[in-house]
Amino acid sequence: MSRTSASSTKHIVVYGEPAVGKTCFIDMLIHKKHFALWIFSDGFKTYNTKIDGQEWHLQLVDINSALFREAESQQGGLIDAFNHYMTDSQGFVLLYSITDQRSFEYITNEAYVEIFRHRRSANEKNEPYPNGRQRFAAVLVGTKLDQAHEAREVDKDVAEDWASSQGMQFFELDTHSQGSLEEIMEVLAKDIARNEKWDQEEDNERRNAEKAAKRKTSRGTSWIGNAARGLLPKNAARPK
Ligand SMILES: Nc1nc2c(ncn2[C@@H]2O[C@H](COP(=O)(O)OP(=O)(O)O)[C@@H](O)[C@H]2O)c(=O)[nH]1
Ligand SMILES: [Mg+2]
Repeated sequence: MSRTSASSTKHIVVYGEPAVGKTCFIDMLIHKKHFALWIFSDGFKTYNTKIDGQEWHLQLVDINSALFREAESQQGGLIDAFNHYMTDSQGFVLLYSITDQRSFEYITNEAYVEIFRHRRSANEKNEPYPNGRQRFAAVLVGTKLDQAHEAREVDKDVAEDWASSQGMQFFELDTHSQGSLEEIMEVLAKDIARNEKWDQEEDNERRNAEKAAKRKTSRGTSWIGNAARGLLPKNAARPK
């Protein structure tokens, strides 16, 4: 998987309980019409877009929480693929249905924690991430907005408050229409770019701190070496 800022091919997991509209979400975004069939072995579906002059190839994969739980209890097979996407994907669409309170609770109580649990604690050079885990972009999306009038179970304000408490954007939509799907992808792409910028800045700070520490050490060694060889004037103060 691409993890560098040079590449604009990124991986996005659409994650949620069964029947919340994951398949419809991906198919409406990519094919502009909804189907209701998706098989994990289909692999990625790619959404290509251009944002502020940059090309993005967002590869979407659907993770069904029920399949995930089942795979975890069975070991091997699918679980390796699921773990891989949870660990290395750059973005997540956290999907629930506004007509199903349980699907919202799954996202807020379990799915989000599950993602954190999977994220790496150190980079490729085995250096720990300063805030404990590798960053990821995420948006909270409530589906089936067209059924809000007769069947809403999840309060919009409650969902919005939770999303903002986690620093993510929140949308409600109907996955049978295109609505804000493209805007959601744009939010994710920008969050991914921002995360990579922060990662890069932290990396630079780390390198600078290492260089400064090396300079300090080599100055110390050289003073000791010079003192030992009698090359320093008498009473020369040791540098701080
Ligand atoms: N009314 C309505 N039905 C939806 C919406 N999104 C999905 N569905 C329906 O919900 C069912 C499950 O959708 P699907 O995309 O297969 O869910 P998945 O299991 O999360 O992939 C299907 O019958 C869809 O047509 C929506 O926004 N509005
Ligand atoms: Mg599906």
